[in-house]
Amino acid sequence: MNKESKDKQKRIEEEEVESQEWLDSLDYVLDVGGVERAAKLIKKLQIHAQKRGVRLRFTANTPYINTIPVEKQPPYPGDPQIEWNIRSLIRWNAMAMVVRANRLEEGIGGHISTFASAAALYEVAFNHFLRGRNESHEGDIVYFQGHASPGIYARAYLEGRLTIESLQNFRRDLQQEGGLTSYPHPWLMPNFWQFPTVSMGLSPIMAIYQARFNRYLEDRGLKKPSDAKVWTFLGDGETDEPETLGAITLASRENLDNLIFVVNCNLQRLDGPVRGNGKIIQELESIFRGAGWNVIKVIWGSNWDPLLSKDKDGILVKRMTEALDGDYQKYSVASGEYIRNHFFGTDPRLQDMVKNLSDTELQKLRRGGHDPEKIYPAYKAAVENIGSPTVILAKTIKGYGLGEAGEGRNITHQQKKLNEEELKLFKKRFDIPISDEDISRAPFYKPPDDSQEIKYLKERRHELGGYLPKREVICDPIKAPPEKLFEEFYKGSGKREVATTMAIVRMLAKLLKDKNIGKLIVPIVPDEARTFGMEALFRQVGIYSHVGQLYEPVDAETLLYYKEAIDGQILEEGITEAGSMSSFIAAGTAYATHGINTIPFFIYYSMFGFQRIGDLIWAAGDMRCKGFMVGGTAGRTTLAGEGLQHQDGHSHLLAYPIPNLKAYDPAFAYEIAVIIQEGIRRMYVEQEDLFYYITVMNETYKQPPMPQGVKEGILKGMYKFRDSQNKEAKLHAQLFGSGTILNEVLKAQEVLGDKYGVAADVWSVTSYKELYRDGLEKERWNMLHPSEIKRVPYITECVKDAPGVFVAASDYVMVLPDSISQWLPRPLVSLGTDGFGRSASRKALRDFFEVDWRYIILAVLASLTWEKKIEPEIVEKAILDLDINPSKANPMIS
Ligand SMILES: Cc1ncc(C[n+]2csc(CCOP(=O)(O)OP(=O)(O)O)c2C)c(N)n1
Ligand SMILES: [Mg+2]
Repeated sequence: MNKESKDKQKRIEEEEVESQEWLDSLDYVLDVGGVERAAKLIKKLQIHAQKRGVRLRFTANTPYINTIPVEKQPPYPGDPQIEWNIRSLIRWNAMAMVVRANRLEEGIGGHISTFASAAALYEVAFNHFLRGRNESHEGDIVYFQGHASPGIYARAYLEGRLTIESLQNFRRDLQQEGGLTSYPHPWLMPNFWQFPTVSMGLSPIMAIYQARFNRYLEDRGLKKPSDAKVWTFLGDGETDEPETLGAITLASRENLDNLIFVVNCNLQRLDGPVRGNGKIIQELESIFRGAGWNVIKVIWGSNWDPLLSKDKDGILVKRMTEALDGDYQKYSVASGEYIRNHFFGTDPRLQDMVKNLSDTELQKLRRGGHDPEKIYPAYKAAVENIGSPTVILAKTIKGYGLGEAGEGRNITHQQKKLNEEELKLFKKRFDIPISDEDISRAPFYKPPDDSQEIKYLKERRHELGGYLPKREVICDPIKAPPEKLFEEFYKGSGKREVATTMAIVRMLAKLLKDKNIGKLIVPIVPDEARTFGMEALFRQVGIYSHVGQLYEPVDAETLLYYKEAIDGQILEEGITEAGSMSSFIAAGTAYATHGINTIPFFIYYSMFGFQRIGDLIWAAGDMRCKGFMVGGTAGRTTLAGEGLQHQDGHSHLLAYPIPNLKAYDPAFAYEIAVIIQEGIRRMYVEQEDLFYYITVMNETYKQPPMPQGVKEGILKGMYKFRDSQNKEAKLHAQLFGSGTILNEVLKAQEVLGDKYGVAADVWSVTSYKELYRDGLEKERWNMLHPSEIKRVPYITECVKDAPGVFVAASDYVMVLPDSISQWLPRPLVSLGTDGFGRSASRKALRDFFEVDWRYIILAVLASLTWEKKIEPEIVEKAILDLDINPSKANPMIS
């Protein structure tokens, strides 16, 4: 050995001694000062090292083992055997529900493997954690993973809450006696499900904002402080949805220790592995830890503990961390021999570690998410954690217990049928007391009421405050705000030019002051309050912040300073329409969740509503959510300079499909007042399950006083606003206008009367959707009752005797007026804003989209020629006079 290598060898030996000395010192600190002192010391060391130039690579990961070490596990409080029996029965019935449904109706679908992997995760929660709502406790809020619904039904069956008949009708909602919905749908099962969760990604974001909203209610004194939790069960594949992870920093920023995510990491999604070449648990750990969450990993079952305790030099942990999810999926279906050779075979020391275990024992090494002994400590730690939200990352096997029929297989998500042999194996594995003769029918099984299983299960739920899930509306109607609150808007704005946005903000300010319902109003804005002129509200009611305002605001000197307060009323969500909508949903369903009639007003850029967060709006409908969505700076030609990605000319079309949503495009302040007054009455006094969409615009004009007797028409969708002044005219027209385009229509009316001898009546159409739905309803009734007196659509009734041609103009796509044309006595010409927006002045835009007064005149004259009332030459001349370019590009395709 030369000198150089001798020195090197010496240094290696010194380093070993040095390392050991450091570890011994740390052990001493741990023994004397405990873990907290040790943590402080390490932190200090890190800072010192950094100052001296040591650069540590950032990693938010911990080793691939359980977060809670075995010696820190509390004893299991339940009876493991009875709970295993109960869990097995639920597994069986959940599986049978899907198998039977698919025998009855080929292709009806349903999922076996999701619940199969999550059964223990749910059952430990049901037996020991989830609290029901009753007089003494408000209960926990639980978002169940949609695809696990058969398991939730199967439990409710054992609890005696669902009948065997309803189980038979899984996925057959239209059976006479009702069915069990495929997934959680409060609309279809309003006494059972609270939250629709199956459009993946929505439940995590809704849960985060729900947890925050619970705090908001407490901080504002609307609800008693409580230790209730919001639990969300979701899939690992589901975490790929941007909504799932998109709001997690809100939860940590707001210290939402009332929030618990349980991610069932079965390593698979629908098509295959979630991260075959990586590790989803480690990936999620670093994301959630980085975001400030309390992360608890439940990876290995109890029978790994002896192996881990033997792992003094960390080779097993190293191997666990190194193996990929793709490998683990393979181990879940492989033989013990394969596991021995492949997993433990990489190092002779590992092989040695398992030499006394048989292949069968190796195969039975369990994952943490199937082991109540491991799940319980995690849940307990989550519930007791203070100051941050918790995520539990539980490793499981998809299709657990299905064996050859799907366990761990890539096809398992789609498995809906089990053959006789597979059913027998399932039955054997979970010891279900069904005879071999009966097995092929896949019968449901429920032990007698006095069996220890049923008694135990009921007793546990009783202890925890009652059954879950359950949706129960216990809420008194509100006292409607007085008529006089709205009177100012009925009078008009006189000479003052006011935009409808300003009008609605003023209405909101007045509602906030109302002594009965003021405190129930929840204004929600995604960083857009100034756009809508709402900044006065900052000061009036404050912006909600759980910690109040810890800094002196830069504008503290001003009257309308940015005031944050613990009891602030405005939810200023920042730039997140999805988050704001989730708050809207929490507030709009508080009547059911908490028995509190909060009335949300979500005010946002209309363009970023329906098309961006349409799925959340659909979920809101399913949830019977209430409140007002207010689409601001709406209208493709009214919002002038913002251009293509801002100008909304179609949200009203996207509002059509939502069955319980009323959508209005009002022109005047008094129309808005009527709509809001009626909305509050219907939703919160009559307690109808509706919600409202109102678009408002930023063009200022004089708001006229409300004509007599138009309230009903405003709500039904249209009313005559102004008769033609030209009583002598031989030519006639009926003009429909909406939003600010009504002003263009009014101008066209004048010019038509003065210059073209056309007497035109002007109708304000506040809602094509209302007119459309009314027309459909009447038509349907007529179809089904051929011998009875025909019912007449409201729109037909309005215009049946109205003379002349029909022209409609709005700031929205033409299909809106077209949707009601079938109920008019003569053809309708629709003008609208189909096509991509542009940055330009309102005047230029209305020319470009052909919706200004000139095009309305053109449409009237053209229609009159088609009706053979005037010669085409008159139209030719008008085109010249009105300075219309016939060869201009078609906005629809430019
Ligand atoms: C938004 C959305 N996209 C797609 C689907 C269809 N889908 C249903 S389940 C599923 C896979 C779920 O995987 P994971 O979240 O891991 O749940 P697991 O069943 O494995 O527990 C997919 C793609 C859906 N329900 N929602
Ligand atoms: Mg999965």
